[in-house]
Amino acid sequence: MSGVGSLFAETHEAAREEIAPGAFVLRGFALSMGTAVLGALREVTAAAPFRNMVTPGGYRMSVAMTNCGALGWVTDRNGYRYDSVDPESGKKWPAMPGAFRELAERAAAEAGFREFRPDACLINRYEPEAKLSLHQDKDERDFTQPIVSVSLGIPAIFLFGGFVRGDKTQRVPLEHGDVVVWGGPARLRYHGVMTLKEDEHPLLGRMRVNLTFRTAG
Ligand code: MD3
Ligand code: FE
Repeated sequence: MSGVGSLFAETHEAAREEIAPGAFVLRGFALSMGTAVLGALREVTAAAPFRNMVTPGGYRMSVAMTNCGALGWVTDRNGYRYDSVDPESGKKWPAMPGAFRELAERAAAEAGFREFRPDACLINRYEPEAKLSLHQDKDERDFTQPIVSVSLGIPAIFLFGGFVRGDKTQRVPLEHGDVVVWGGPARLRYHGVMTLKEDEHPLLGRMRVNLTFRTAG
């Protein structure tokens, strides 16, 4: 291959790292859309503010959450579910912004999922000391559809496990702008986020925000 062509191919290749079968890390993929995504995030969270939900076991989650799109993930004393209505306001969740949908669909395509049409976007907000315990995402109907996650703000260490809770985990550092596509054989693996360290991001301050796009219904 000629000089410029091979340089491009290498750059492109380096940007997509398969950390396990079906799990693709796209470093910095969200940066090109950064301001559109952050603007849309502000609009969504003004309409549906972050809140700390309660688990079925009665624990208040350290991660604050909200949603946009046709369906939103909620937890309370009755269990986990997807619901079209925000229980705090009694209104539908805000629509999924075009910039969100485009980012998620482009990232999925980059990982080989060309038909990804997310109907739910769960938005997680972590402040230093917040964490997310190991869990599986299995409240969605169709596990052939991937999940796309977008990391914004201060860095975190993501824990990527196996198919049973006790399996060994690998640590994946995720920074502002990184996008991960979890599909195929990675879709039902256990995962979580380690306790966030104190830090500050120039655009988001002392927080990490993660967008997870799903086809839930
Ligand atoms: C691996 N969120 O909201 S995103 C979640 O950073 C969640 O806020 C984390 O886990 C966060 O459920 C991690 C990455 C992620 C999402 C779904 C997965 C990784 C996954 C599904 C299967 C395997
Ligand atoms: Fe999850």
